[in-house]
Amino acid sequence: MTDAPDLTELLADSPSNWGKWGPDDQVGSLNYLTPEQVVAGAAQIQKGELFTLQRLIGDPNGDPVWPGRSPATREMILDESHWDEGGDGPAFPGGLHYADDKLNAFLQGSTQYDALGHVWYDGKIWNGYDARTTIGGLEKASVEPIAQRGVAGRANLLDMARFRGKDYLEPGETFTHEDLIACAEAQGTPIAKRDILMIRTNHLQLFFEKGDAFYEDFCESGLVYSPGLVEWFQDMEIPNLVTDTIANEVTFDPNSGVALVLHNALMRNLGVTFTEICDLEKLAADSADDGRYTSFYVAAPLKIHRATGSPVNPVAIK
Ligand code: UVW
Repeated sequence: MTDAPDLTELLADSPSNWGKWGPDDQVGSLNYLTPEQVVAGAAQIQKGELFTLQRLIGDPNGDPVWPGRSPATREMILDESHWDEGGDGPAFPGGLHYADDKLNAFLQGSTQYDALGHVWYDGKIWNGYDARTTIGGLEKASVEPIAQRGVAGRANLLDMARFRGKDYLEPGETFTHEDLIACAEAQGTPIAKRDILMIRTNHLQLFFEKGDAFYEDFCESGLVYSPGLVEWFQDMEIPNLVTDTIANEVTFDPNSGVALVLHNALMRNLGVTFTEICDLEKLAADSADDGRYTSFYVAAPLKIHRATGSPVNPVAIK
């Protein structure tokens, strides 16, 4: 136990969007992405270049995951060896052979969308649904409604590593919404209302350099909670926070010691969707090159009934 305050106490006066989109809402701030926002997003396309933002599942260099989760494993079920002498390959008329495999994966164990019901405190998830609706699978605010809806809009890439003149941000290194605003202004494209925020830290370079030692005293770099930051997300009607770290925020708040405060202040309370473990490297290099940090962002997680999250391969088009 620590003497960190309860989230109930810490976020007692924090804004909430519960009920704003009706008692049955399950997609939260994605409601800000109206057809007008989709059209505004599509207007960012100038050269027709696509950037896929998913990290490779089964990367020979390792798959970064939240402590306690394991990377996905892919199992070969059928391949040409099954038709070797004495093998069990099925005999189809005409001599068909084929390959099959299956994936054993944490749904939060790769580039992913979090369902809005993925985190909670005080017995309530997004929109005030009872946390007991999570038992055995999310009855409310699972990833399925996000998958059914899809996500598209204007994304603004905030390259915090480059802005700070670094290759990557260090463990525990934090930044605020004021830093995001300053970064966007330095890049020449101020953050607009309803922008999808994509934040590059390149922090996971440390995972690839250090291997298992990355998890010693685990504390990722990222956004840090303040009441002002939550108000700003609320005023700016930010629909989706997309980052290249495992959990989208500094793991332990350096001020309070509380873990994953923004998952609760932004996702549980405001309904902001989180997309995690993205690979923003090629997009960031291209943006530094042509000076254009906005793109048309399109993503849809997999339609998985009652799931807490789902792998996704978002696409940014410039
Ligand atoms: C947790 O919430 C624990 O993890 P994440 O949102 O990074 O999947």
